[in-house]
Amino acid sequence: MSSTSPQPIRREDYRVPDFLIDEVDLDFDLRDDGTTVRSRLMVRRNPAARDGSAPLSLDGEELGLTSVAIDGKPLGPDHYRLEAERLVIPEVPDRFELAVTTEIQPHKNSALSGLYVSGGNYCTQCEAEGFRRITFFADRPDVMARYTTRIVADKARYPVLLANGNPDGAGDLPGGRHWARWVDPFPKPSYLFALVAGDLKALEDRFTTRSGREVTLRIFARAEDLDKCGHAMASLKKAMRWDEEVYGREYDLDLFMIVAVSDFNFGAMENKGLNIFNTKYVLAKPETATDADYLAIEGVVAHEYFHNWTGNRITCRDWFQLSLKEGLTVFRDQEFSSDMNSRAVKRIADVRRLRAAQFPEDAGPTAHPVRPDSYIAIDNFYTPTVYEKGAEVIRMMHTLLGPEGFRAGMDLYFERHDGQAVTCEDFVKAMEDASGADLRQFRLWYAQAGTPEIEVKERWDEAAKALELTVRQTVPPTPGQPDKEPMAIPLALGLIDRRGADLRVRLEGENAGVEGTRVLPLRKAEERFRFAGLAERPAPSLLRGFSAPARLKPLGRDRLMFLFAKDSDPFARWEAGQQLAASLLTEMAQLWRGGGDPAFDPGFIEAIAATLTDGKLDPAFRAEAIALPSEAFLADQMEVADPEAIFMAREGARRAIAARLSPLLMEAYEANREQGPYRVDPQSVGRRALKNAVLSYLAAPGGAPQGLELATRQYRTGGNMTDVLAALALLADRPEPERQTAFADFYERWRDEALVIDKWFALQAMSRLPDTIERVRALLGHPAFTYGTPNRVYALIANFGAANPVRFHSQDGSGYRFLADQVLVLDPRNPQVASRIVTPLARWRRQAPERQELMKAELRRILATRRLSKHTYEIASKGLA
Ligand code: B3K
Ligand code: ZN
Repeated sequence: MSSTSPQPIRREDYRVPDFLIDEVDLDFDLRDDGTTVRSRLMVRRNPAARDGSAPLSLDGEELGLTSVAIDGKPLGPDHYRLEAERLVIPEVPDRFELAVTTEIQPHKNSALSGLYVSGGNYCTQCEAEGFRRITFFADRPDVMARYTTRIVADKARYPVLLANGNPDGAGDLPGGRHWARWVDPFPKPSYLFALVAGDLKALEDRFTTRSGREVTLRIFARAEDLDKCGHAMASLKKAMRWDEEVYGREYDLDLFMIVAVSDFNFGAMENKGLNIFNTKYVLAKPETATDADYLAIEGVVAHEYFHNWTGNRITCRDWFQLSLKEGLTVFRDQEFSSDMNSRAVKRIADVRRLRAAQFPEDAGPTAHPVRPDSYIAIDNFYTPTVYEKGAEVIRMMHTLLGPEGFRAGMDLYFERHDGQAVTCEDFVKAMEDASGADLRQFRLWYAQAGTPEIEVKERWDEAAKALELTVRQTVPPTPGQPDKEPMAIPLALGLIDRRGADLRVRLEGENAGVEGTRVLPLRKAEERFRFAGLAERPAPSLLRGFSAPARLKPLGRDRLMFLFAKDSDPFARWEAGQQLAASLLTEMAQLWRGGGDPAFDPGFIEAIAATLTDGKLDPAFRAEAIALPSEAFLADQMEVADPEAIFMAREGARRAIAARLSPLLMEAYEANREQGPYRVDPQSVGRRALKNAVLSYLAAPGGAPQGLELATRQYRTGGNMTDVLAALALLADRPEPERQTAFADFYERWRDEALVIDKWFALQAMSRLPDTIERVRALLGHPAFTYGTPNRVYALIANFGAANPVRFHSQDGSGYRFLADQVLVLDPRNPQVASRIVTPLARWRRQAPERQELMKAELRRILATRRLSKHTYEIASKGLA
């Protein structure tokens, strides 16, 4: 592959653009046989460019070039060069108008990047590098321009014509066609360009900003989906209000639009004034969407809206800075959702997600820093590290600076950089300058990959009544980074007495100390803290609220049991339960692998019973606290992870809990049954979560005798998708005929609701039954399966690879082979989707040697394929390195 392998782009090679583009005027003629794009760009040499005589070089992919003109004069072919992915014009004036006409084929665009057709409607996706598939352009985020867009299309078939900004005229044309013009007054990078043309209906509302500006809000969807847009609209209005109240940020155009499309690679896109969303994150009604869907919609709508300030008005200088907008905006949406719902439960969910997806990434061959140093395909870097770990980095600054210091930093960031394309360094500098904090060492969080490990040793000095903690940190080596330096880590801790009450945390030599949780700043590889003024030996409660994305070396089981029962900090209490369960389950897995039939610790089952029945805890929290850690989390805790042993241990524990606690579980099930109409407020969501958590024990295979009957009844009588799907998920793992009946019924009932049918595919892909792979293979031939809709591919194929460890890691390698086959089918069609699917094959590091070999063999097979996309090449080749 050597000479033809795709080459990496390096952060250190960044150079300012040779040319700037101030104005972009686009004209789209949308026809069935293709689209003509006429672009007029106002271009000038960048005074800051290194080379004052550099040729104009524009990006372009899969474009049919019809004409090029400078200042109105057509250029002959000897005045420009058309290279593989660029248009080069050697001689240009210092300031000029460039007019370029191109032909593109949106109907044939299966990569869903650039302008494409979904469900008969035109839409765009330009981040990160899709705009170059529409017209020739300096397709990099540090070239910010003002855009005007005119669209022409058939009026009957495409009555709605949308682009960024504010509307600026529309009218009819001969031949049943019409036009609309849009003007976006804010300079933006090309990745935020958007266009939509289609037969859509809108849900409309209004929002008055706090300074009194009237904003029209419109959510566009197919007519039959309009009844499912209300929750997204309510979420949008809450997000707009919240950004004003918490950050003082107002919306800036007269119109804010969201368009829901069903074929979309990602979740949603924050295009200026015209967000384009995967239907999955817009459409909801109680019969079709689960509580989790409702919460996800609220979070994603808010996320994209928040990008207007953190991403759009202030954008990234280059794609290495992606976390500048993504980490920050994830942090903002997490905080928004915490304020709208239960803070503790939201934090638990976010940490679960971080540990399920980001920790394994950080420990594997595709580990990279929050600000990567190189990439082959930038689309591969929309990762849990850039997003979720990036959000943790922002959260740590919030913790270190305090809410006022952080807000001052944000204000300064907006003041300094509005309208600019900047770096992560600029963000940290604003935080530093506004708060006076020294974040020099803290910057390592952007540069060093790998999850820090923290070990805490305790010593109780009975004579002095003092507790001494020795804290050691190490950062493991990652690809390209063998040696690491110690990080600046905020370690939040509390000291609790035997009744669970928080003691004053006073360091020796201090007068007052701190009541409750205290943040200790770790800086060195080893540090010692001595706490004085203690009447009795307290139990430290460490890393409260998950104050840093680190692995804390597990404490002893007695201590964990105590914290699980008593810790006043809800997150730490939940965490103690998870760590304890993980320690018990991984030990059971090891015994199982050695041929034993280990039992689950009855003491822990009692602790679960106590939590379940503790009326002082809210139901949502109880649901989280009684849930066993996922197989992925357990695998991540083990040196060598045997997916089958983990599965057997976890199933054994579920059966043991059902056997010992079934009366209590039944009681909780009955007590939390739905009363009255379905509502999505935190209390109702919490009660359903607890009821379904309890049912998952009762109806586990080999669980309570009445389990199957309960799940079947809930499936049949459930009044909302949350309950119906929870029951169906349990039936998916049961070998009895009830399973088949329910799945057949579900399909018939929901065959016209694509998002619901995705759930149907997903549950079958995640079934732990031994013959799942055969069923998944058969489902590829189901009339409702299509490779063209990413949601469907993710539901059936990605879930099998990423969310069904025991079946994916089948001893005979059939799971690996299946996934590789699917990658090769998808790669020519949609490289972004293919490279997402390949990732589980690169996670071989914690598997036993035989499995490693099988996984690597599939990666090699993929790499040996001709014309592999750079996307898939990058993940597969890193997976083998
Ligand atoms: N910014 C988009 C991501 C687009 C992904 C392109 N491969 C969604 C978001 O994070 O808001
Ligand atoms: Zn984002």
